[in-house]
Amino acid sequence: MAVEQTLILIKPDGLSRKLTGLTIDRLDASGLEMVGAKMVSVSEKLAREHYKALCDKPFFSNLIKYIRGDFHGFPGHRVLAMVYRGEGAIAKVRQIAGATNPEQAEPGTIRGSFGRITTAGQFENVIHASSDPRDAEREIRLWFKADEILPEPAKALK
Ligand code: IDP
Ligand code: MG
Repeated sequence: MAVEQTLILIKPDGLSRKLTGLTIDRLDASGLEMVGAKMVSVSEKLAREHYKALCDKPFFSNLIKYIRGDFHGFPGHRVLAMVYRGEGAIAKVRQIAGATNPEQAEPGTIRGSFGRITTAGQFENVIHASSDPRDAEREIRLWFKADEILPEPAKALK
C-alpha cells in the first residue's frame, strides 16, 4: 500500500462539542502519523475554495457558513486542520470518519456517533477527510504551507 497524506479538519461542531481529543485519539490509534496541525480562522475565500466542487449544490451557502463556524458559538470561524501520513491514509481516515450523511454512517464511526442533520437540512458531521489522492494533494496545499508539514523520515534534515 502506498504512503499517502490526507487532510483532516475538525469542523466547528466538533470543536464546540469538545470532540477534538476523541477524534485525535481515533486517528492516532489507526497507526497513522500526525505530520501537521494548526488552528485556522476560515475566511470566506478559503471556505469557497475548499468546497468549490460543491458550488452548484443547494446546500452550498449553508455549507460555507457551517465550515466558517457561523452556526456554532465557540470560538467562531475556526477549525483544527491536520495532515496525517501513512499507508493507505486516505481510505483509513475516511473509514474512521464514516459516511457523509450521519444517518447512514456506521455507528462506530465519528460521524455515526456524533454527527447530526439539522432541522434546516445541514449535515453537521464533525470532521472533514480528503476523499481521494487528487483531493488530498489539492486540499493539503490549500490549507498548509510546505514547511508546516514534517518531512518524511528519509528526507528529514539531521
Ligand atoms: P464528504 O465530507 O464526506 O467528503 P462531500 O460530498 O464532499 O462529503 O460534502 C462536503 C460536506 O458538505 C459534507 O461533509 C457535509 O457537511 C455537507 N453536505 C454534503 N452533502 C450534503 C447534503 O446533501 N445536505 C447537506 N449537507 C451536505
Ligand atoms: Mg468531500
